[in-house]
Amino acid sequence: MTVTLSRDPASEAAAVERVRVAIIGAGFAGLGMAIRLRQAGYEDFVVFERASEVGGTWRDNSYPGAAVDVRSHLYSYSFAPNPDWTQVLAGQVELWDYIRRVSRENGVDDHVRLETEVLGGEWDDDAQRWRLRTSRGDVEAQFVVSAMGPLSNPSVPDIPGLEDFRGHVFHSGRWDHDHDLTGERVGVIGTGSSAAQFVPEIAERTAHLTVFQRTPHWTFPRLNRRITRAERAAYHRLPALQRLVRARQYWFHELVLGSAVQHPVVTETISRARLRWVVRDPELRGKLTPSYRMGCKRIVINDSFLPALTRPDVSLVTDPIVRVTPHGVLTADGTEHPLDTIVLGTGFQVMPVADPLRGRDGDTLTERWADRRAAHLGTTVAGFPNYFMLVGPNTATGHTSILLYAEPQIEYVVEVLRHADRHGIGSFEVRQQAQDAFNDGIRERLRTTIWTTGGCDSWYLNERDGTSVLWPGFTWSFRKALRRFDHENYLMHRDAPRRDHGAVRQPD
Ligand code: N01
Repeated sequence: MTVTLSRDPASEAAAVERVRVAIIGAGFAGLGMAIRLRQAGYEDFVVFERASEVGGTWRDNSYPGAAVDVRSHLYSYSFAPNPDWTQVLAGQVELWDYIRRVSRENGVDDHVRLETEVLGGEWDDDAQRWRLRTSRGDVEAQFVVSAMGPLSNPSVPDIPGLEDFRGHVFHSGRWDHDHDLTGERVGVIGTGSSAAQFVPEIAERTAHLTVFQRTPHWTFPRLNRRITRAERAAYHRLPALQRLVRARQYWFHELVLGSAVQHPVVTETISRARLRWVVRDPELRGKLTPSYRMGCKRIVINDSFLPALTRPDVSLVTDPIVRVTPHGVLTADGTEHPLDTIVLGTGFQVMPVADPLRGRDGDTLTERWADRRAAHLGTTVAGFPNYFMLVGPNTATGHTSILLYAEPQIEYVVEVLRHADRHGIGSFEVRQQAQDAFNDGIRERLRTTIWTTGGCDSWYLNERDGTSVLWPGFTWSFRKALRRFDHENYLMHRDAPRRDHGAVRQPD
């Protein structure tokens, strides 16, 4: 099936494609949005993806050992259960295969524009449309859904001399599979969830591995296991059984891990005991002992990182990095660590926004958020009519599946479209007052979370304006906040100027 895009017969804009909904990003959230649009009967949409394949995080993070640390039956769309997961915590290849398969099976692939980047765009208040410029031409859309992911662009640290390093450098989020690390002296900068997964894998083949740690992370066991063939067969035969397993995993993450993150006394004790058990050398153990509360930063859920650091051919360096030299890394104690390759496990630029887009007043989101990053329900922004963010501010999680936050947002967008159809609405813009009230509430709740009180710096919090990436509560309170479209909080303009965008087919 191909997407039919109506053309404006009256002007030069004959080359301008017109769609009802433009989704930016073909990762888990963007494809989920596309699938639910189709299921709700909407066909007039496109998904712009700058890369050459769909998959988002699970396409880009292909480093050795990459895997999810949320149970797979929960870390999947509620509307597309996968009875075939082979592990409780699936690996990257399996996750990427799942996303591609679900996208294909739900007829979404034909709506995806690969290698098409949204370069710019403005809201046209007269036409009540977004005018988008993409790398493959102009598009006019009534609604824009930004699904770019909170952690999609690698963060390259501003370390002096990095550009003059004569060896090889790459980031964990863009692993260079053509570069063989066998027999090399490799330096890894960063010890977060990504580095903790690939360090044990590459330590098997490097001549020497030097891990540069700025802050020790709390670690916790993965509790992974293979899912047996018999279990998988049972899920095929009895889908209700799989729903039961998902429900159990939901409550485990929600009650056990969610509570543990905010009240970590027991988990800290377990983590310390494990550190004592695995790392016998008191000096190394001291370097690995955090001085802040567990849960303040993202907990590293991992079994093999600590044992890897005890290997004789792996060193943990905690002296601060002064600069990168042409042949290695110089640390504050005056030591130059000679290296052939540097792998940056330095995380991501948090929450990139669709910056090329300009709202009703001509400003970008960065400009609008100069003082404070704020969105209504983490989804809509005053001054940006008909614009939705999936996994926007305050909608990520440190204790469970991100899809439990993305799916209510997706349903919210579908509800807005239905409301538009029912009442002939051309545009919706959240009232500033409603957005402010929502964000004042969030700010109040954030004051007592462990992310604020735990004594650490992390990507969860924006130091400048005190806002957070995470939802300060359990998933059910987020779902409740979005369970219906709160149209009273929106300014609405009637009379969609072009009715031809409104065609809805019967739901599948
Ligand atoms: O990135 P991170 P990540 N000099 O930001 C260090 C998810 N995820 O790619 O802690 C020296 O966590 C930085 O040090 P510090 C998960 O949500 C999930 O590992 O800031 N060091 C830190 O050690 C995760 O949180 C899974 O002091 C520098 C590291 O680099 C998120 O993705 C797997 C530095 C960055 O850690 C990101 O994880 C992987 C500098 N200039 C990822 N700059 C699973 O589901 C940064 N660092 C298992």
